[in-house]
Amino acid sequence: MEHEIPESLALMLETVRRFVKQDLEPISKQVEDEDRIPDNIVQTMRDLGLFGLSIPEQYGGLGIGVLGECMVYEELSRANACFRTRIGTNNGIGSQGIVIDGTEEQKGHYLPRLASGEWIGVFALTEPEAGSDAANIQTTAEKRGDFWMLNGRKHFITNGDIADLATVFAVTNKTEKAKGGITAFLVEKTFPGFYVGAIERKMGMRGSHTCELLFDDCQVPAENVIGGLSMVGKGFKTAMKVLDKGRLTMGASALGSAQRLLELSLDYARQRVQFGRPIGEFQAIQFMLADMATQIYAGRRMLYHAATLRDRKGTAVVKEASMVKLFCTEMANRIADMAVQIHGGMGYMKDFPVERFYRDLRLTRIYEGTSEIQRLVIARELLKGK
Ligand code: COS
Repeated sequence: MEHEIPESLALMLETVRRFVKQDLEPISKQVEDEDRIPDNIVQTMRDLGLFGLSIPEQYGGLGIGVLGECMVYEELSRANACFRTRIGTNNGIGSQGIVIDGTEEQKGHYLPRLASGEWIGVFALTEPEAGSDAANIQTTAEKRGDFWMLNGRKHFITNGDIADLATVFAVTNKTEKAKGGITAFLVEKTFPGFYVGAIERKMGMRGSHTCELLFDDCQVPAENVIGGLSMVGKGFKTAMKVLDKGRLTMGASALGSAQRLLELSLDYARQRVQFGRPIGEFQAIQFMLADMATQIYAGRRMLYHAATLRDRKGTAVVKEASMVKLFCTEMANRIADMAVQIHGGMGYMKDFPVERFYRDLRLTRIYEGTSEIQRLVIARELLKGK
């Protein structure tokens, strides 16, 4: 299957490439050191429409499709992974619950705010006792008149510290759990009982924060159940559908960083002289470069194929999405390791971006579903005959 790039997307990619080269690459180290993205950069992201890439045009987004979104993420992830993460929740896990299962009123009310970047949307599923075992969440929601009362604690919530709207998953029937007892709620930061906890200290991904979100008798209006009354108890499936799409875009982000690491390694192999010759003339280095390029080629074909399939079908591509996330993130981590090796001592130094990519990429094998969960999903689909 060939992927076709419409002219509008080609133009968008050209603009993003220029933005990455001129504005993002030069400040990538500054962002790492200061652990924050400058406001003017966030404003340019808004102006370019990047917060609404995946949100349908009728709700103020660009609606460029999953393939287009993946291509944009590849470009942004060449500079510093946190740039993609900043817009990633609005386009992905922080908005897709509404896009996929929301009511018309919810779409009309929330999506334009998320698409413009005026509001930041986040996804609150993970809890201290429920990571891979997402069905084991303990946060509860009890119906009290016209409100649901939420109580519980979420952690590792990307963009949680700047969230305006959270898609929160809570147990509404303790015996049913994933089979009809989990409900998805749209919780605004101004709702009474919504608290932002401490920012977590991480190995990498500086410039992108994760934190706890706490719900203490948090009052959520009844109409804020994603999909309305008929969707009470069906939130686990909403979460799974949102994650399916996220797994493709995660693959794209890892791929973009891997591509940059290959380019940095090629530059270094050409100019670094040892034993009287550029190290690129040594077979040991050439083999690593060849392996890097080959794996990137395989990952990119796989990603574009699965993303095109999803755009054409308009529905989830469960097995393929997990395959893309598994392959591209594992591959990018191998490439980061080879890039450090090619750069030798310089690859271990903070003055060089390779070290940062190495740390940042480590997370891609964990978040939005670990590599082990991807294998589990793939195997289950295979055994179902899909
Ligand atoms: N799309 C739609 N529905 C899905 C689905 C999908 N991709 N995956 C599962 N479901 C449905 C199942 O069909 C089942 O519905 P029925 O009761 O009608 O049969 C229901 O959801 C429960 O599914 P299942 O029995 O498979 O649930 P498990 O508890 O076994 O969990 C995994 C499944 C492990 C796949 C799930 O917990 C998971 O994805 N975990 C990782 C979570 C994650 O990625 N966290 C990252 C942090 S959030 S950014």
